[in-house]
Parts: sequence; C-alpha cells; structure tokens
Amino acid sequence: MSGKRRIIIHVDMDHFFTAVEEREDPNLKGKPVIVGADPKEGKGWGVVSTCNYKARKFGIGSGMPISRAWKLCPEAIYRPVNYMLYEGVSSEIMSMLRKYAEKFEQWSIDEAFLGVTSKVKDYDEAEALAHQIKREILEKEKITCSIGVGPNKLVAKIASDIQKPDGLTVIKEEDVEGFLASLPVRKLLWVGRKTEQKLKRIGIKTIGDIANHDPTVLKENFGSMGTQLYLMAHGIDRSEVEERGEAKSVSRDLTFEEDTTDLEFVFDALDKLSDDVYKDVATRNLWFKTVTVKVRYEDFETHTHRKTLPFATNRLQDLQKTVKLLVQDYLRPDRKIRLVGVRSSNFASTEKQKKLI
Ligand code: TTP
Ligand code: MG
Repeated sequence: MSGKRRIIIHVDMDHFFTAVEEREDPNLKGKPVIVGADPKEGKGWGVVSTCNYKARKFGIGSGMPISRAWKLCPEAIYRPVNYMLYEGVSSEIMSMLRKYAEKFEQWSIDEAFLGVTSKVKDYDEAEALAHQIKREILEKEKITCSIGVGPNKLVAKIASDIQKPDGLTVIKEEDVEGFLASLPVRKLLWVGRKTEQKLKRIGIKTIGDIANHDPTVLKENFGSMGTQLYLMAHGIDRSEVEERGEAKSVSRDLTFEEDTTDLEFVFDALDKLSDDVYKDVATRNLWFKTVTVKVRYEDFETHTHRKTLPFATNRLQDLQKTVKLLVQDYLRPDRKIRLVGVRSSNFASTEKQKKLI
C-alpha cells in the first residue's frame, strides 16, 4: 500500500566531541586528537570518549582505555571531556534539524531521525534535502556529519554509518535487501558482541546469512529476538520516528570578552540569551515553568538563582522579565561579571498544555 511508504533520514555527526574541539581550536587541525580521561603519560585511568579519524588510523577508538591510547599514539593531542560545550552545539544542531522534519527523534547527543515522508516527493528530493542539511550544519556549526536515507529507521541508521566521514548514502526500498546482505551482523541494531558470537556458532556472519536462515531455527536459538533478527535482516522495521525523552532543560551561556559592570551590556546579553533559549524551546513545542539565571564574577565565583512561575508559559516576555528579575540580586557596582547564562526547565509539551486549557 503506497500510503504506508515512508522516507526517513538519519543524521550522525562525525567524530562529534573531537570535531567540536577542532572547531574551537584551529591548532588541532591535521593532528590526531583524543577526547577522554587524562592519559597521565600512560598511567591514566578511564577511557577514550572519542577520537578524530587521524587518531583512528592508530587503532584508537571510543571506549578504549586511555592508557592504551597513549601507548598507540603518545603524540596525539589529549583533551578532557567538555560536556557542556558539546551539549550546546548538539542542541543548536537538533533545533536546526527539527525544522526539516515532520517527525523528529533525537537518538543521542549527536544523532537524530527525521521523518520526511510528506516533505519530499521521492528519494531524489530526499537526497537533495540531505545535501542541504549537510551544508547548513557545516556553514553554521563548522562540523561535518554523515547521513543515511531509507524507508525505515533501521536502514537509514545503517546507511549513515556506511560512508563515514562526510558521507551520504541513499537506500531505496527495492535496494534494501541487497544493501544489507553482505554487511556483518554487528551492523544491526541490538547485535552486540555476545549475539555476534552466538550467530557465528551456527554459521551466520552476514546479515544476508540471517535473511537466508530458517526463521523457526532462529526463534529456537534466540527466542523472540530471533524473529526480530529475521525481520531486520530483510530490512523490515516498522518502528515510528517519535519524540522521546524530551530535554529536561534548555540553556545558553555567554562569556564576555571583557569582564564588565556595565548594566546595559549585561541586560542586552541576557535578552539575547533569552531569545536563543526561547527559540529552541518553541521549536520543541514546549512550555516552561522554571527560569534560572547564572552569573559568574571575574573571580569565577558563580551563582545560580531560579524562579518557578505559577503557570507554564511559552512567551518570550515571561522569560525575559523573569531573567531580569532574577539577575537583580547579582548586579553590584564593585563586582565585574565574566559570564551570564539563562536556562528554562520544568517543561510541559504543547499537547499536554492544550488539554489543560
Ligand atoms: P558516536 O556517534 O558513536 O561517535 P563519533 O561521533 O565520535 O564518531 P563517528 O564519526 O563514528 O560517528 O558518538 C557520539 C559522541 O558520543 C562521541 O563523539 C563521544 C561520545 N561517546 C562516548 O563518550 N563514549 C563512547 O563509547 C561512544 C561510542 C561515544
Ligand atoms: Mg557520531
């Protein structure tokens, strides 16, 4: 039935944490870069969060002990995890992606599914849209991503991973089984090392091997997961793209180029930050109840102050007014401010809100 035909896009940033670090510090360009625990000259505990593609050539990868990474590449540049920074970039990118989708699902800090069935006529238009998304992310955020386009989430996700970095892979319905057949089973979502080993014991290495296997034997060996594997191997995935685990808060910070006591300057910055936060919250169709302001003085002493409104709102004025009210206590003629931040939280979705009204 043609009404059921779907087109789904999966976007995944390339070497996300290190890509952001490289963007922030041009000195890192062309060098192997690793984000993770402190290597302490090979004696460090903890693991690699991620590394750039240059470092991957040394055999380094996510989850590897940092001490081993040091052995493989002591000359790499090691950076600690700056989660706040990546969260900020992620939330900018997610708001950007949302506007292209009729249905949107953030999958992880650097991945999202976009349901675009009604936004494009066919796969050619979907491919053009994917190019546009890649361009916009590169222009605005200065990082690259890889995109997969397919008839469902499973295929779109596998496709985005197949030509990294800076890739774009489009798999039409009729090409799905051929595309999957030669890939190793680990490419399937949910197939970890254990399942991979178990499959190997019954002679299954590729997704095609699963597809050609007797589904009742798969079920005997793997229970309901066996049936799931069989369906996935044939490229069947009916799961919907859906908003889930909505953000608990949306925030923006700004560090001034020079510490200041200039009230007008501080208020301007807060208005701008409120505006950014408001836009992000609005694109997610959320209403907020709690507003928090952060102030850091020149000596790095940091204060946060929050207020929960007696009502949920989606109005910019409510955000700006509350922010100004909250910041009052921290404005002192003798203390220079280094950073200000605005956060909105305690969300209700528009849907729920409508029901309340
Ligand atoms: P991934 O998308 O899995 O990896 P990546 O973006 O670094 O590289 P790729 O180009 O292959 O997509 O994860 C996104 C971020 O999540 C990654 O930059 C760092 C973080 N992360 C960890 O902290 N630990 C991990 O084990 C993994 C896999 C990721
Ligand atoms: Mg990634």
